[in-house]
Amino acid sequence: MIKGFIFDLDGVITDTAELHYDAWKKLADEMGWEFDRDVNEKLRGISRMDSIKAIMDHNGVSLDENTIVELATKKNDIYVNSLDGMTQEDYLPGARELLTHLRSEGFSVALGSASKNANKVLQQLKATHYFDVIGDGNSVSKSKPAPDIFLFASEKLGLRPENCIVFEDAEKGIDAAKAGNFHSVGIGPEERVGHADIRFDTMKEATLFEVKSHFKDLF
Ligand code: G16
Ligand code: MG
Repeated sequence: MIKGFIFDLDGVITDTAELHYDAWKKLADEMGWEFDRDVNEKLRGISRMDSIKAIMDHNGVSLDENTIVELATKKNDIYVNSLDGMTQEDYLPGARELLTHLRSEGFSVALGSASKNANKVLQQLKATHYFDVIGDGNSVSKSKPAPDIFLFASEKLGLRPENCIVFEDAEKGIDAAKAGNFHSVGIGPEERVGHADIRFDTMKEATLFEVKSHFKDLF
C-alpha cells in the first residue's frame, strides 16, 4: 500500500537549475574555468561539494580542500542571493496541484533534497506547509546516489520504503530511490530517468490519477 510520497526539490517542485547555473558560471568565469550547460547537466541532483569537484575535474584543476570550500561558499552566496527573487509563481506547472491533492487525500508527504538551501526555497514558494518532514542536504552526509536522504525521510514519516513513492528528476536520484527499495517516478527525458518505475516528461502530466493508474495494485 502506498502511504507516503517523497519529493526531490530542484527539477520536481521548482526549477532552481538555472539559478545554480548562473552562480556556477559566475564563479567559473572569475576562475577562468570552462563551464557550460552540458557540464551543468552533470550537477543535477548532486551536492555542492561534489558539484565543484566535477567542475574542477572537467577543467583538470586540483586545489586544497580549504580553497575548494571557500570557492563553493562563494558560489553559494551568489545562489542564495538569487533566491530572494523567487515567489509562489515559481512552482513547476503541476507541482502545487499535486501537493494539494495529496494532502487532501491524506497521504504523508516529505521532501528529499540534496540542497542545504531547501528550507529557504520552500519559504520563497510558501510551500513548507505541504510537507510533514523536510529532508535536505543537512539531514544526511552521504548524498545521492546513496539512498540515505530518502531513508531519512521515510523513517521520519514512520513508513517503510515499499510504502513510499519517490519523485525525482535526476539520474542519480532514481538510482538512490532504487537502492533504498522505493517506488520511483522519473520526471524528465528517457535518457535521464528512463530507469524509474514510471516516467513523465513534466510534472504537469504527473497527476495523482495518472500515478494511481500506473501503480494500480499499490493503492
Ligand atoms: C539540488 C540541485 C543540485 C545542487 C544540490 C545542492 O538538489 O539539483 O544541482 O548541487 O541541490 O544544492 P545546495 O548548493 O543548495 O546545497 P535536489 O536534490 O533538490 O535536486
Ligand atoms: Mg532534482
